[in-house]
Amino acid sequence: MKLSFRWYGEDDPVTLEYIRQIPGMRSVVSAIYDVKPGEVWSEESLAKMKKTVEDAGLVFDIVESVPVHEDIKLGRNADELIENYCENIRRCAKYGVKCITYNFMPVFDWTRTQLDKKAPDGSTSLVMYWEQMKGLDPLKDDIHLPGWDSSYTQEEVRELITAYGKIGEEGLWKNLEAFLKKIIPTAQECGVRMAIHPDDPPYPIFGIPRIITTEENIDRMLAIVDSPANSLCLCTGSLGCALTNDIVRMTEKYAARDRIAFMHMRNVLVLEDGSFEECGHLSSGGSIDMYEITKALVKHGFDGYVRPDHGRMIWGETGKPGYGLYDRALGAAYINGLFEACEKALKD
Ligand code: DNO
Repeated sequence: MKLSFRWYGEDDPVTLEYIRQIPGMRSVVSAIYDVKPGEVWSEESLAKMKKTVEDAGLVFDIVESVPVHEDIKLGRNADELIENYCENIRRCAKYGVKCITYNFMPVFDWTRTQLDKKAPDGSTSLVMYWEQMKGLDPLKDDIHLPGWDSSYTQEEVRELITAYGKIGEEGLWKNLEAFLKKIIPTAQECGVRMAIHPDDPPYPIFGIPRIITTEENIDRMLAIVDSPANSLCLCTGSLGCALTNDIVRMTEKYAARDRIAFMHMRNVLVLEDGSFEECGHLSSGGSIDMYEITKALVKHGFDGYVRPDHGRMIWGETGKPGYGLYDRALGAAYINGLFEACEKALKD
């Protein structure tokens, strides 16, 4: 496996120098952040990113994310936007990128109700409590859930939600299919693996369709273009918010078929009413068995990218929720330990 760490560019309070000091760290996961979804990334920006990362002694070969414009997901005049997306794949490949992560979630990326829930040990983390979601209706109320893209006006959000309501799940599938059939051949030609991130959490929120949610739906998605270039970013924490998802089995199945390009490894504690709290990476802290997941990866010779996903805020650190240095670095150390133990056990 190739250990990696997400970095939000020059404005990230976590420096590349610190990232490099994490044992076993190899790749930096980043993106060009000053370009709107749907537009093409400049070669200068990519060249600069590559040089900055390499000068810090790390590798820039994985991108998260090239965002998918809403009009692609809605199938509205999408041709030029998809062509731009393909051009971004080509440009990334030219600068050494081997894997690109993206998602197909309508309107919003991840959904949480609070970003700084204090645990008994004093650490804080991201949570989603149904209690706090109750009664919210984005078509009626002005909703600003933490972490949501604030570049949309409430009017725009309403228009988008209504449009997604009209196309429904099958409409979204149709648009995903058209998108994949165009981008995957391009990715294949350039030697890039596209890694779709599951919906987080993996069920509809506010009645907006979400489709990358279950094993059955992931099977359907992977079958649209049956190629390792059409792969998964298997996010244990996102899929794991639904206890009906058997993450160990899914890891085993998709690793065996070489359809996992990227692993996001983190743990969540799912509560009785289906709410969830992000917790430390350790298996014993949450609902996910990180050891069994690693074992399944190692068993199938997984050589893709892995990154410790969201960490808690600990030791007084402040910064981007989920993306501080300390707890993610602890996560990386834990992941290193799991892999070493599983690899050695396999050789015995
Ligand atoms: C959350 C991340 C997601 C992910 C995108 C991929 O912290 O895991 O935002 O980067 O969904 O497109």
